[in-house]
Amino acid sequence: MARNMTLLWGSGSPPCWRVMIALEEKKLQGYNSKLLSFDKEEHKSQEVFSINPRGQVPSFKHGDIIVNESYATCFYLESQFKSQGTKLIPESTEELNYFLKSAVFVCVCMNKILIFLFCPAAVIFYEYYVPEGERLDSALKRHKDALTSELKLWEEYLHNLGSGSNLAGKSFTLADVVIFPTVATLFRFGLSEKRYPKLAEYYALLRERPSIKASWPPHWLENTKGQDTLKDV
Ligand SMILES: N[C@@H](CCC(=O)N[C@@H](CS)C(=O)NCC(=O)O)C(=O)O
Repeated sequence: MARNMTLLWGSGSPPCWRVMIALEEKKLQGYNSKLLSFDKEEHKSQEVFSINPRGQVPSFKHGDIIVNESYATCFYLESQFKSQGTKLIPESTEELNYFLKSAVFVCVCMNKILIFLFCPAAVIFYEYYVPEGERLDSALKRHKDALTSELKLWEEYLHNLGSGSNLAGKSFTLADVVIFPTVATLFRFGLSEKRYPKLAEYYALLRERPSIKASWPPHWLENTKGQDTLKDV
């Protein structure tokens, strides 16, 4: 069934990783998987443009159906393969309520984090995107402060959930699929486990999950040492 599915992806890309976790959870191993190199600009190849006119990954195709945006791809997989693998959207009213609450939290978080963390000129890629002569310590500090405020909210959210919990309660759901790659990226870039103990606990719990282990970014496996960009956030 997965043989008519194609995923073009890049190592370490949170949007790609969440789609890969969803594919694992839905027992769709065996799809056509093509790892592209950002360094070689392979995401700007004709192969990608023919699926995704933005020239971005993930680029995903199932038969004739193209679903590129990673949240949409995850929802698509869950809705097409509802009864296969892990049920990523709970059915009972109580669990569904928790899920919806956490899903909204995740969407708000992801919007904030994209701005504070990944946008050109934001924290992780500041030096990459902002030319040397245009860098300002005050701008970087402002981005870092905003990121700290946001992460404190995450810490509080996880604290209120209690130890050993997934984001929407006891079940692993789409909310975890979506947010985990970003949490892992934060720690890869040096976020302090001491300063964010709840986030670190959540990270440690989920990183052992088979779907997550199976889709761990290959270049992170090759080079286990990350960077310290976020050490003082
Ligand atoms: N909203 C998209 C974002 C995809 C995205 O930004 N992909 C990045 C890799 S993490 C990319 O391909 N960047 C290259 C570019 O934009 O040229 C999604 O969630 O699928």
